[in-house]
Amino acid sequence: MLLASVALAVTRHCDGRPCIGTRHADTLIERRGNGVSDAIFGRGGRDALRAGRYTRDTDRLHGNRGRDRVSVLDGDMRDKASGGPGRDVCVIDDSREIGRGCEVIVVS
Ligand SMILES: [Ca+2]
Ligand SMILES: [Ca+2]
Ligand SMILES: [Ca+2]
Repeated sequence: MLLASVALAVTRHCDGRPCIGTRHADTLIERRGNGVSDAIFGRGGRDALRAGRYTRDTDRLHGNRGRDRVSVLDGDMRDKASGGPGRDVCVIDDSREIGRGCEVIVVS
């Protein structure tokens, strides 16, 4: 089937923990609701991991391989953003949320 070979960029709301992407470029968004702690893994590809909408949770985000953008900017300081291999951008509330492999750190 022709479509099977096309690398599609997928935006997906996580529906479980852990929430795991594909080897392609994924946009993975945390589950709905405050106080819901997520664990999100981008795997390969240029991923965007977002846990910025809901607060009062402990979200752990891992970009894994590829150049990723990992955001735990949600108003609390309980999360952890890890880029892994590749040049990754981590967007955080506070320096204590910096995990491994964040080449560019944005603190807001
Ligand atoms: Ca969450
Ligand atoms: Ca990475
Ligand atoms: Ca946070």
